[in-house]
Amino acid sequence: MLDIKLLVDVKNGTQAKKIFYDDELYQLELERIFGRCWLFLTHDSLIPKLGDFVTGYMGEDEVLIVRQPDGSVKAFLNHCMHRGARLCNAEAGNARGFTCSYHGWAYGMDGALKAVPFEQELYKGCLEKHKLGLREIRVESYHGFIYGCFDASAPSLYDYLGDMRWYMDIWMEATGGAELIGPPARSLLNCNWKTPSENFVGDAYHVGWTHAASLAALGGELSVLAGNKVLPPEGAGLQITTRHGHGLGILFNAGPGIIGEEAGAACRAWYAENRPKVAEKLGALRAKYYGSHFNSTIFPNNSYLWGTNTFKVWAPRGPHQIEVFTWGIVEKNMPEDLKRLVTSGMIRSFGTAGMFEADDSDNMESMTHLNRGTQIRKGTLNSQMGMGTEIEDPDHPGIISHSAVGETSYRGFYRAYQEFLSANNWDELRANDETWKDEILGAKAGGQK
Ligand code: UNU
Ligand code: FES
Ligand code: FE
Repeated sequence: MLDIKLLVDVKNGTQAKKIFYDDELYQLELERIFGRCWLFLTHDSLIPKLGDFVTGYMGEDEVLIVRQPDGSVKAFLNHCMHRGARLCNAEAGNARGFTCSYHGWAYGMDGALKAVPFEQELYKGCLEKHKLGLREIRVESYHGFIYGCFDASAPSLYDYLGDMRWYMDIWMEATGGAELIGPPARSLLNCNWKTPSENFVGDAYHVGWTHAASLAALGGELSVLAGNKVLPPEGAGLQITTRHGHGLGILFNAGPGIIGEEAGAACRAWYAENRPKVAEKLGALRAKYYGSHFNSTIFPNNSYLWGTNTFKVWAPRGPHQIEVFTWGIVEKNMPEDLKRLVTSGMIRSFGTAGMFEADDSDNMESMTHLNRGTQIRKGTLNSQMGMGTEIEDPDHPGIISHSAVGETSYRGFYRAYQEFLSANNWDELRANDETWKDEILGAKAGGQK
């Protein structure tokens, strides 16, 4: 039997290595994390018109997301209620309804079962069509970013994001909204879904080392870090963790560091031009952060880099593989030329064949597959960097550490991970709303088992 408490040692900043490998644990993650959390689906800008749809994943469940006649968005499990074949096989499109390719049952865009071939002749009135609509999933959005949740008792998306919104608003609200550039690129990586989630939630440590060659090649502010020749100085950034395991790192003045010199320069000019407006709207502190480099994960598997303008879902495909969905992010008001420059810079760095993406994936795959070894699998992972530097700060929601490089948000991520796996329902999770911070603030490294 799995003992969840032994998997994550919050007080000591360590995790069991088998969290990247274990099959039984993976099934529990699907139920207790992917079955309960808000999971990213798509953005308003990708399904603007009535009947526009995209398909995607929530955990391993395939879902269908459709713009309704009243402008709202509905999401359904993408399977036919007859014999369970996939209902919509397209990744995106525009449709008035969906007809199963197996026997031809036909559903409206609202999910209702509308027509069944030869219904009168073959079922003779016994089919309760009104009970055979598609299974609908809870959908909510924040600044046009659409998320789904399987758990009716989960908090609203707004509350689930919580303090994290203060940081997300810096780019989602700054100049009139952000939008995603799609369709998403899709690629397979042979790694556990948590290896990229933890990397994006808080790893500024690997940047100068893992990405040394790519940084040197692409230039920009972050290239000074190449080869670990310098450490971002004290006060050069922030580490943040918030309720439910979300987190981010900010590198001030690093800005659009790795999208190439031309795109970087154009972005810096855009940020400088718009900073006064951001100050008016969001205050001086957030105006300072506007244009910094953000690395972030929205728990459990939705990550983004702002400044490198990539937005990701690490969709699990078993414990040892993921499908990566990659969108570009831009501000809606950017001129078309700038949007194009930013997106092509993102594709060169963090696209499917991007230089940084390739650098990272070697690490993520080895972190996962080395655990084939039964001895390696028994070991622990270390995330003790910066323990004891965490504070609550009236100016910054959540828990922060005034260090550019640290593992504060790793520890927040895995504290939440353990909490989701241990809790039986959202009521038990809500009971920790007032106490979760103490576990992070009180932690002190005491050696590694
Ligand atoms: O590779 C990353 N996740 C990253 C890149 C993080 C911070 C700055 C640049
Ligand atoms: Fe971090 Fe080896 S130095 S995994
Ligand atoms: Fe990286």
